[in-house]
Formats: sequence, C-alpha cells, structure tokens
Amino acid sequence: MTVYQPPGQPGSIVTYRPRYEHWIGGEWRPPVRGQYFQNPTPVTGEIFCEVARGTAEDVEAALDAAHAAAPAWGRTSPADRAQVLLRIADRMAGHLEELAVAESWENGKPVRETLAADLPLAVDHLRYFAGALRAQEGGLSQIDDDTVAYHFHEPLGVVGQIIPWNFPLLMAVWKLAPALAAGNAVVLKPAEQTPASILLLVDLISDLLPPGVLNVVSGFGVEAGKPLASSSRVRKIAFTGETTTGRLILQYASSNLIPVSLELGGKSPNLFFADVAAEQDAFYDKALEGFAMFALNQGEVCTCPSRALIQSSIYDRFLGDGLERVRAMRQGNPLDTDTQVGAQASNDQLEKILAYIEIGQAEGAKVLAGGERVDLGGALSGGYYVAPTVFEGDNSMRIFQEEIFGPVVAVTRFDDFADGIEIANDTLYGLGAGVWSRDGSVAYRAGRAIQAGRVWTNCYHAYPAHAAFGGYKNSGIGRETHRVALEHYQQTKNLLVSYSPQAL
Ligand code: TXE
Repeated sequence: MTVYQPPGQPGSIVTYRPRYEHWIGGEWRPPVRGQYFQNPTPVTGEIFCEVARGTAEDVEAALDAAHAAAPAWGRTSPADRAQVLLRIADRMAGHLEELAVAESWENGKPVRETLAADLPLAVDHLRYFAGALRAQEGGLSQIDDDTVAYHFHEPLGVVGQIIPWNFPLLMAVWKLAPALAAGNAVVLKPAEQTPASILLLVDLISDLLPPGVLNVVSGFGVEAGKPLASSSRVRKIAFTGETTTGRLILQYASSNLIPVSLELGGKSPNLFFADVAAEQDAFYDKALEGFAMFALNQGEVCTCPSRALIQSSIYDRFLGDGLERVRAMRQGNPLDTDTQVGAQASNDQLEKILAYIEIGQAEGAKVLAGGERVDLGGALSGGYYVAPTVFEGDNSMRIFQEEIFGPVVAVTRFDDFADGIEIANDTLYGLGAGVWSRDGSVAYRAGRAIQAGRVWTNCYHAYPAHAAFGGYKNSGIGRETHRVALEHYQQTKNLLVSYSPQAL
C-alpha cells in the first residue's frame, strides 16, 4: 500500500503551478480579459490552483497560432509525425506516476486506476496512432486502361476539440493522438472542472511539438467552448460530453458545414443470462466483478453499466452475491493505492447524484446498498464522496432512463432472451452494453441485437486503442480509438489522371 502526498505538500511527486495561463503558440499567454477561475480538488474540496478563464478573444489568438502552424505540420512526413507521437508517449511513460497522481488529485479518481489504466492507456493510444499512421496507405482505382484515380489522405487543417472531466488526460489523448497524427493543428478546450492536469502535461511535453500545433484554451462552456465550436476557422469539431450539449455543438457547427464527432451520454445495460450461475467458478466470479463495475471511476464513465438486467431464474442469488461485492468495496482517499472508489469530480456532480438518489426513492425504487453521501473524516470531509448505490426497480423509472453519472446501478429482471433484449434497447442511448453468458450463441446473438456501439461480451470496461468506440442513437456520431478515428481527421484528395495521349 502506498499513500501519495497531495501536490504542494512535502514529499509529493507532483508540483502544480499556482496559476495556469492559456497555452498558445508554444508559450503561456495570459487571458485577454485578465480573468482566472479557481480550481478545487474533489479529494478535499480545497483550491489548489487558478486557471485562465478563456473567452472568444483567447480562442481567436489560439486559432491564429494554429493556422500559422498547420501548413508546415501538415507537410511533415508520416514518419516524422509518428516519431513525435512516440516521443510524447515515451515522455508520458517516463512520468507516469507523477501524471497519475496529478490526475487523481484533480479528478478524485483512485490512483490505482490512473496508474494501471488512464495513463498506460493514454501512452498506448499515442503509440497505436503512430503505428496506424505509418501503416495507412492511400488508394488507387483503375478507371480504364489510361486513366487512374489516386486517393490521398490530407489533413483537415485546424480542428477544435472540447473534452470532459471524467478522464481528463485520457480524453485529451484520445482526441489529440489521431488529430496530430493526421497532420492537423489543434485548439483544445479542457473541461472547467479539470483543466490543470492537461496543462501539467503540456508543460511536460512542450518541447516536443512545433509552436502552435497544440493550443489549449481553458474556460467555461459558453464562454470558451462555444466560440471554438462556432468558429468558421475550424475544419472540424470533436466533442465529448452531455447529449444536450452535443446538440448545441451540432447547431454551432452547422452554419460552417464542418464535420462533427460527438461522444455523448449513455445508460448502458449489463445483461446476465441464467447460465452465468450454472457453477460457482471463476466465470461466475468474473460476472460478479462485471456487475460491480458500475462503481468504476465513481460511475463517471459514459459507458457505466448503470442498468443491470438479471435473468429471473438467478435473480435473487446473483443479486445477493453482487451486493456482497458492492459492500466490500474500499472507498477512501484517492491517493491511497488501496482505494477502489474515490471522489466524484465536482460538487455539482455530487449534488446531481444525490438528487437522482432522491428521485429514485420517490419513484418507488428500493435502495439495496449505499444511497448517501460519505464523510471520510479529517481533511477528506470536504471531498465529494458518494457510497456505491444499488437500486432495484423498473426500466420505466427515471433512474433507469436518465444518465446519472455516479456510482449508482439500477437493477431489474428479465424473463427470456427476447425480454432481455427488449429492456436493454428500451433507452434513448446506445453507447455501451455488457452481455454475460457461457453459451457462445446466446452471447453472440445478444451482442448483435443490442443497439449499442460497443458490446462487451463476458468482460466490461476494456478500452484498447485498436477497438472502435462510439455511440448508436443519442450517444453520438463517429468513432474514437481504432484507426478509423484517423480518417475522422482527414479529407480524401482524389487525383483523377488521364495518361492517354489521345484527344478527349
Ligand atoms: O457536461 P457538458 P457537464 C454528462 C454526465 C454529466 C453531465 C453534465 O451525465 O453529469 O453530462 O456534465 C463544454 N459550447 N457527461 O455539464 O456541459 C464544457 O465546458 C461548447 C457525459 O460537465 O457537456 C466541457 O468542456 N462547449 C460525458 C464539455 O463541454 C460547451 C462526460 C462537457 O461539458 C458548452 C461529461 C457549449 N455551449 C459529462 N457547454 C461523457 N459522454 O463521457 C459546455 N461545454
């Protein structure tokens, strides 16, 4: 067991600057209007730095820098750009522990996860896109004996990226890696709840990218995000966040006719078929672990398995064993490597979750575990902790239909295959899903029948770089991770060439 010291305290491996400006054109630039906002840690609620409060003027300055840098960056060879991505990956890997602690401090997530998942995944993501770029080929179509159509991948130019607070570093890298690999210059806006770990990363890698290729403008959604998404100077906007905000982003972008990729909310079903409980073996154990994964990252995951659907014949037994797992979870100081459940990312999110717990109870759902805020005592008393919560109810309830984004699972039963699929698909969302069965045919057919972009089968919450990730229905447009994401940041140039000496 290791308990890391909070940044700023003696013995800490992380030093945050007390104040962060915007990162524009390869240098720190104060906000044009001179305003800053305070950034608290969810671990204790205390303010640990202040950050530039960006406005349209700062976005314009960042776009100037990006436009100045884009042409030269876009002309670098794939080998050179891949090399830059690999150097960033190596630098991050060399500072993995420091970045992991920084991320936990800013977001409230347990350091065991940032050490084992967030940071290693981010590093691998950069390496994957370095490789994907090198392996990417253009195309050639033979139109007739003397005519050839060549297809080239070209960068879009300058792109805008707006990211959320639940995986600040990983979400930044998910978006930056394909965009930079493809040869674009980027203006990125972090979430106002978690700007600092990204700026700490920028500090770390500032010498690895030409000035202006990566620009970070911090600030709030309407003040800084809207001018970026509405700008006629970006050739694409990529967004991760709430579905209602995603609709606004589409509207902003529509007048400029630019492509938009959206990774939005979810209400993912996790289906446990009866044969899961045929034996009390390692598979059963794995399925119970899959049930308990609703609390991973404090439930602040767009694919949180927030609806558990258990087949009636095993309902009582499976749920009973699942509840034991939930009660055994260790909630505590996110900087302690023994901690499994940490703090919610912000006070707003804490209040939203507590409000949904009340809504569930008012709807008649039964609380089987948790259902309250947790006071961890001492300095952690000011932190934003919610006990992992299990509700039993009906799929028509709001807690089954609306994204809570907390460590809350709503459980119900299904009778047979058709019933299970019907309940699973009875949602506006379609991002993730889980299917658990020992029968390959059942698992395969269920996976194909569920309307979601990612169906984990006999596993959950795995995010390898080479599997495509994105939503059906109201959960989004486009895909992230996987080489397909590279194409979202490119446009196709077709050169149609006649080699014929004949007159037309
Ligand atoms: O999201 P927003 P919030 C869900 C989750 C959560 C809820 C609210 O249910 O409880 O959304 O979180 C920027 N123009 N998800 O309010 O507002 C904002 O500054 C341009 C799901 O934080 O969507 C931030 O950088 N930008 C999710 C980003 O959008 C705007 C992850 C996300 O903020 C903007 C996060 C505007 N008008 C929340 N308004 C997921 N899918 O993973 C806000 N922003």
